Amino acid sequence: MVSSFRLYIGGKWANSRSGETFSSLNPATGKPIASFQKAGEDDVNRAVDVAGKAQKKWKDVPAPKRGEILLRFAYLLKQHKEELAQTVTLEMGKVLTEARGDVQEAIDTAEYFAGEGRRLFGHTTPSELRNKFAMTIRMPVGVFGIITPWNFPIAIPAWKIMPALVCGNAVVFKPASDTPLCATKFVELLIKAGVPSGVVNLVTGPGDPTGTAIVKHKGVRGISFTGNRETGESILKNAGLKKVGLELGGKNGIIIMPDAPLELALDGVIWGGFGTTGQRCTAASRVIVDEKIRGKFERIFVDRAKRLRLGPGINPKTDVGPLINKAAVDKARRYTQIGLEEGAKLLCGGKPHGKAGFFYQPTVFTDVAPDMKIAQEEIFGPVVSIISVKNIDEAIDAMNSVRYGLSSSIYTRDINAAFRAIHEIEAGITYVNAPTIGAEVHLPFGGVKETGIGTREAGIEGINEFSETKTVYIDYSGRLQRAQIDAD
Ligand code: UN1
Repeated sequence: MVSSFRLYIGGKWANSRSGETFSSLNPATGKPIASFQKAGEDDVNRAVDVAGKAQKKWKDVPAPKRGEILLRFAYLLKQHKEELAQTVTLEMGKVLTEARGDVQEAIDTAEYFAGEGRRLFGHTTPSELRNKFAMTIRMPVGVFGIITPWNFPIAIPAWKIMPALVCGNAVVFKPASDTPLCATKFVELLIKAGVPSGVVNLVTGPGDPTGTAIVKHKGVRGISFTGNRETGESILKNAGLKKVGLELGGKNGIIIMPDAPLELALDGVIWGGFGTTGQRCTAASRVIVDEKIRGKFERIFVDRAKRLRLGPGINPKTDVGPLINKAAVDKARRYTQIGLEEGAKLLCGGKPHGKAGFFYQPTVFTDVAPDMKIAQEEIFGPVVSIISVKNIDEAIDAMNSVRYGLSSSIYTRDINAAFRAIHEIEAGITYVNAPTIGAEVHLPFGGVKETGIGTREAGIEGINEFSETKTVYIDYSGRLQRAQIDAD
């Protein structure tokens, strides 16, 4: 018997109306770890209803006080860091050191946005008229639907829920169905931190019906979603006139110039390509390498990829943990087959691994053309494609040849090449001499092209996603002044 968890609506833990449940699995074993309520439309309606009522009071709590609750949450996350990290490894599969990083990212985020409670800056600017004052202030949006992925099951909910709360919104939080336990623990700590009843509501369940019910609900004013493209597109269709923020993944590349410090670049490619088993939106799934150093790079890279130790994330010797579920293994396998059919050359990996759990070998393809499917589509697994180029022009063209534009990187000591990359790569993030992963929470995170719409998350720009701007004019002239018409 696994333990069972409930929805959290209006300050109470509750079963779903239908009584239906689902399980989450340990990806290292494939065995169930706990059971959860499948929230239906009526549960979502209830959650939105109570969130709407609670938000009316919450928005009047002074922002610095809201920030204090976030700071208490950060403190609780610190206290429970190890236990939460173990839960992340158990349910999501990533290695324990990375799971600790996931929690740390949430701590940093909570601290950052707690401080925003004492800022939430608008701006002032002179009016074009005499005796008139002009400024902007921030308003909450209302009830926010927060729909999060499984790959950062603690950090990404924090990226969204922290700014949502400090701006005075209430939230209905639907975590990915693969990681509801992490979400439940996250909400338990929010409650302990003192978030009032109804301000944060947890509804577990699948995209359909649970997610769809949130997205379509008229009482929800904003949606913030991180996940795959197809779901993002369907959210856009269903959301109507809501404020929608979408972050939909990437096909991120690392350029390696002939003058690059090769050992450093290799460390970056291994970490960017196989860290979190390639399951980061920011993962480096393409390596764009100058042909002059390709042979040497390839030899060492493949040798290092082969030596990565695959195993359960809980084992401290493991370098690469499992994929999230069976569908992810099937996807990696399907793309390996596609790569072979497209004429790319498999240098290592290409197979599932072990008898139990969802493991896939670190896989490297070379002779990959920039327009092949394996170089264009997001695989979200440990599959790296090497593209060989003649010069920086070809490298940047290859980098920009995909529909996505999240993260990117260049390894070089040539300042001119670095600045060309900064200016010409179409992506929300460019690293110089560092891999594509590892964004810091006080800087904006997000992408261009089909990676996202509407937003940057984290950092000060994260506040824009969860607030509305109100423009305020105060006329103290005592007479009617008409803008654009009154000239003196
Ligand atoms: C993601 O994969 O969706 O920059 C987020 C990074 C992490 C966040 C990744 N800090 O790799």
